[in-house]
Amino acid sequence: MSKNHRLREALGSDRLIAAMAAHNPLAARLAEAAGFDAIWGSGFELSASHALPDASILPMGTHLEMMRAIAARVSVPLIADIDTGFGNAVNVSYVVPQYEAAGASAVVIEDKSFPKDTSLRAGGRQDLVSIAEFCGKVEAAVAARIDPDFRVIARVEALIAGRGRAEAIERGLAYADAGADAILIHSKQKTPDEILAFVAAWPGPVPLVLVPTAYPQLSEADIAALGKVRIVIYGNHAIRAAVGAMRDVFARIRRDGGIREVDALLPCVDEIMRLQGDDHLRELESRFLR
Ligand code: SPV
Ligand code: MG
Repeated sequence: MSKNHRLREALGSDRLIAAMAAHNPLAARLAEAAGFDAIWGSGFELSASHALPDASILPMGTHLEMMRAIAARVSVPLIADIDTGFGNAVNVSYVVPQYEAAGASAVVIEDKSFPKDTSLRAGGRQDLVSIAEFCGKVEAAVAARIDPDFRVIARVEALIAGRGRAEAIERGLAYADAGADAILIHSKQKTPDEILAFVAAWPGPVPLVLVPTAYPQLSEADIAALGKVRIVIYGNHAIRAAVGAMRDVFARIRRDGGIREVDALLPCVDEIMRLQGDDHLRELESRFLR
């Protein structure tokens, strides 16, 4: 079964799958090895890995090529975060086939205006495009896909923008009507109340996707019990893990004046080589090098 088909089946099933953010293929492979069902091609993580804000600063090509590199190195589906679609509905028509050709199994496109500001930033600039304009973008994305199993997920930012539940529901329904295969509903409230109220009110023409970064109390069991959510995305835990680990190790080496103490604490070089696919290279060497 293709990755696209697997993701489509998961969205159409009654179970919850978990996607872990990745900003490079190594992180994606670690996520797959840990048992995640899918990879989230996070714009936030990739921007952060370039030490840049997640505010439409990175060029599309940088994100697209990272998605291609990730998809080539994992066997689970990749859900690509294409922000606002890098322009208007016409741009979306050109963007979506490129992400599909790069190996993504889905795109998530959000209803903010371009250039976007990152959703979880306190006091961020959260301007939304009109419902009509965004429906045009969703329709363009759906019309542009080549494989019918490729998923188009519309992301509602009405709660992030402080517009309230009624508008969030109105937007979600309009986007589902425009052909979105699922609705990602995002919230930055520190408790799950806002999201729980949205999920309870959601009439359910298509399934939901949650990103519980701001309300980590909500477990997968809690989300599965809601019945309407099919994907939980862990939006930035790879980059946060990397930052924490690097910062600690770098500080320790400065403190210790060398690497002797830290060496035993780190994954050994052989393990990194295994993650690089060294076994495959050796096999090729023994078969083909004369
Ligand atoms: C991302 O990971 O890039 C996201 C999720 O879009 S968030 O950063 O929470 O907006
Ligand atoms: Mg993003």
